[in-house]
Amino acid sequence: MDGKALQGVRILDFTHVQSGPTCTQLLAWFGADVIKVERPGVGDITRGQLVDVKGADSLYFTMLNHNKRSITIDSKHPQGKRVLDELIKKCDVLVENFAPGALDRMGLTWEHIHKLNPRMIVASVKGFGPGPYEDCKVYENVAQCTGGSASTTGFRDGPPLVTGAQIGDSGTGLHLALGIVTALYQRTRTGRGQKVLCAMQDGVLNLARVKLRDQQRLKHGPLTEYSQYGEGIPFGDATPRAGNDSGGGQPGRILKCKGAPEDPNAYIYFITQAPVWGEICDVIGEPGWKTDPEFATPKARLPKLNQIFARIEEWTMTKTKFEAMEILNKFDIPCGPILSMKELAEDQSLRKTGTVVEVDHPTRGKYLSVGNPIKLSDSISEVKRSPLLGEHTDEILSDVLGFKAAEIADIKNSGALSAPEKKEKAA
Ligand code: CAO
Repeated sequence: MDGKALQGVRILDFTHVQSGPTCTQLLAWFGADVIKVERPGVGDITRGQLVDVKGADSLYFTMLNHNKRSITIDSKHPQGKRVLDELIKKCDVLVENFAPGALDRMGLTWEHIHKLNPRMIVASVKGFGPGPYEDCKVYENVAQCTGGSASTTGFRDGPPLVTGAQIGDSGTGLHLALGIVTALYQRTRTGRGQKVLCAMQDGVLNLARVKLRDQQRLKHGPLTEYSQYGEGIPFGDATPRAGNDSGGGQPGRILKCKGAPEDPNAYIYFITQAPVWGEICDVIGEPGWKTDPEFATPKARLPKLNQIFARIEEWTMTKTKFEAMEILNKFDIPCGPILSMKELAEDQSLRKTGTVVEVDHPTRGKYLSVGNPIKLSDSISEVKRSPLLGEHTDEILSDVLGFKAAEIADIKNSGALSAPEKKEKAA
């Protein structure tokens, strides 16, 4: 192993909540030195949100901020600004996901940053790109709704739905991480930094790309792989919600297994992939469907998907989801059990690969986290606990910025690194 892929890259991490922290956590896992700047006294707001262990940083925070160092700086204090300017000179990338305009209001305009460090890459997550909504604050579900995911998720006869996967926040963080390493690569040729912008709406739309495909297909006729086609329900002028129908040309559904519906996760996703249609017919006990012209071809099957999946479900209901998975996999029939978070947390193979890791934390003790899902064969990736608020303030001031003890004391005394003292209430 040749060390860590991003060793030597230093990130000035101004992110908070989820979208930005996901991005910088990925970079930290790959070995970047991520210095998280937090507001004195408070820190990233998620430290105190959804608290499960009193007095400890929340899982919301710890699971999004591994491998980082924390420094507290009041970015609006003159001495705080001075420290930030010094950090800008020493870092390669500044990452932020403040509300639109907040970075400028701190005085950290692109011009200011670029003057201090022309090599600096300034990477931002915003809710929207330039346009009518560019000034809006945005959270996960807003992005899911405005990026085309919600209108295409759920059942046709129900309201739009948001998904549990955080495609607006974590999805955009992933996009931003790619933008950053791409800009770092370009910098090796040009020597110049640049701005990287990922709008959450754009990130979600990118992930919902197949639904924009379907929008255009609608002009040329019904979407034949959607259940509503087989049900004879006409299509409107926008991509409809398709329940659990498979998004591709290989029809699929979620089917009950033994134990459903009492067990809310006793289900399997079953895909009637055309090349294994014969095997599917044999497994479910309908060998006649292999040659019956009503069922033998994918085209003939499309209007009958409800009937076909009802018959397959008769079979899956006689098996647990794991039994069904084992049988179907012998025939290369694509399928997957619906795994609960409990099952994933207990899954030993995910523990072995480091996708689920146990982390020790000084104030909360041991907890589970999702490790780095991206595996590099020649780069070490380890998961280290998240920092306590301001845990590395002193070492960053001395080791990274080279400040002497007296200088550090001056900055501290100025109040730039600590929360303003609460005034005593008048008696
Ligand atoms: N010292 C001093 N002030 C600080 C500071 C520091 N270290 N860190 C932050 N602040 C200040 C900011 O300067 C800002 O002040 P102004 O409003 O005076 O400019 C203030 O804290 C609040 O920042 P904010 O507006 O970004 O935070 P918010 O909680 O009101 O909004 C959010 C949160 C997420 C809606 C908003 O940041 C946003 O829209 N971000 C972009 C989109 C995004 O990433 N959304 C996903 C969030 S994850 O679900």
